[in-house]
Amino acid sequence: MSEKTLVGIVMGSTSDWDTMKEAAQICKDFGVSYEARALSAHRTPKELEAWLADMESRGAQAFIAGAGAAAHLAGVVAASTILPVFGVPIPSKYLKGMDSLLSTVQMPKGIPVATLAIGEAGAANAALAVVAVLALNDAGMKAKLTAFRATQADKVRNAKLPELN
Ligand code: RP5
Repeated sequence: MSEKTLVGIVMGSTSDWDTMKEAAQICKDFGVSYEARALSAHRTPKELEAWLADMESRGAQAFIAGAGAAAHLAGVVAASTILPVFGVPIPSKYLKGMDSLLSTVQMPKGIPVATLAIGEAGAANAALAVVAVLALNDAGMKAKLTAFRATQADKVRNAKLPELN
C-alpha cells in the first residue's frame, strides 16, 4: 500500500508559487507529506475536480488553496470536499491582494474557508494550522509544533534592539 499524502496545496497559477512555497516549506519542515499543484478554478476546473478526488482517495486530511484577484479557488475547493480548507489570499498586481482577501474570506454560510493573511505569512500560517489539526491525533506532531513555538519565543526573548549612535 502506498503512503498517504496528507495535504493538498493548490494555487491558481504557477505565479503564485513564490507565496505558496512557504506552505510547502512548513509541511516539509514538519515532515508532513504534501502534493503541490497549480490548478485553476476558472482555467482548469475539470482537472481541479479530478485532482481533489484523487487527493482524497490518497488519504488527504486538509487542503491549502491560494489564489489572487477574483480568488474563488479556495471556495471551489471547499465546495468539493468536507475536509478542512485553508485559504491564502495571494498579493495581486492592481489591488495588492485586497481583492484576493475579500473573495477568499467572504464565503457564504455553510461552506467554510478558513482564511489566513495575505501573502507569505498567510501561506506559512495555513500550513501551521494544518499541522495543529494533525497534532490533535499525532503526539509526534504535537511535540514538533510545541518545539517550533518554543524556538520562536526564544528568538524574540533573545533579540537585541539596535544601539543608538
Ligand atoms: C489567479 O490569477 C492566480 O491565482 C494568480 O494569482 C492570478 C494571476 O495569474 P497569472 O496570470 O499570473 O497566471 O487566478
